[in-house]
Amino acid sequence: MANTDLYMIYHGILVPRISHSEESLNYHEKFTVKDDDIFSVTYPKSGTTWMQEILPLLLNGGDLTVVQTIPNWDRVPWLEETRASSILDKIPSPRAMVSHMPYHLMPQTFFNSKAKVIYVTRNPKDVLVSSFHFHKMASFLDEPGTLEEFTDKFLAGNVFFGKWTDHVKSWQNTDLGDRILYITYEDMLQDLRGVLVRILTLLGRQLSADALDRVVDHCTFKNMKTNTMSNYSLVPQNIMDCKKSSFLRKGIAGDWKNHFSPELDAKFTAAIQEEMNGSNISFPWDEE
Ligand code: PPS
Repeated sequence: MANTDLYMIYHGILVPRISHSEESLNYHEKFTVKDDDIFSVTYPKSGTTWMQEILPLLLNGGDLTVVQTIPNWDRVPWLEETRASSILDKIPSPRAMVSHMPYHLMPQTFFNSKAKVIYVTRNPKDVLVSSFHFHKMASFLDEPGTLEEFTDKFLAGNVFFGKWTDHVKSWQNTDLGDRILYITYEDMLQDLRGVLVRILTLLGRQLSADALDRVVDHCTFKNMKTNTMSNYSLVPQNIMDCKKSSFLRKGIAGDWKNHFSPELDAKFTAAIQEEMNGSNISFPWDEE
């Protein structure tokens, strides 16, 4: 059962009350999407904060000022969250936003627009581990229990933004054509520069080699971890307790191997496979 003190239920999915309200969800639904808007869409813990660092830099020619002076949640806001309405009117176009919404819950005007989307996917085993630690440090999410207990909730979609499989399937089956770019967190770890070039191509933009080098360097885990505008250290400890776990925790692929027992791995893999059956979607990590 969902803890309704902590979560609202929006079209069947849990959203944290701390950052969502009837008004914010209404604002999201009625939002007028512009043709030059850019969305980075993620299931939570898949690379949202990373994209909040990358997008402003790619849009402003690699000038670090914005990411060094404005917190990530205000420079690239979540469209569905409470802060969006006070920020989005003031952001110059092209506006970059993030969203954790599944495809069918995007605002109506999104579907008739030319807005671009970068959909970032991450190995769900690492998403689970990252989310497990996040639930321990964030007082606005419910206690995760043991990793095994948390896995049951995750697989049942009894976590914020529902089932990972539903989210991924919704965004892999769209009518967006070349308006959407699919990238993985693992691609970003392996070849960030290459991914940035793909994003620039989607956006029809260019950056000098020097500027690109600067962005790549600034967006490494090590450098983002010390950026107070991106590492959530501005959030009071009673809301996010960095002593329990850092927000920018490990930033690697495969940390699940340090957490999963063989039994948990078998159960998780079988459950995800069953949900993805018949979807024609495959990921590099499926073979691991
Ligand atoms: S949230 O709560 O949905 O906004 O979280 P999100 O930002 O999507 O995901 C957090 C995880 O992304 C990792 N992260 C990075 N990894 C590598 N390099 C960079 N630059 C980077 N920035 C964020 C962050 O550390 C979380 O993963 P874990 O595995 O917990 O470390």
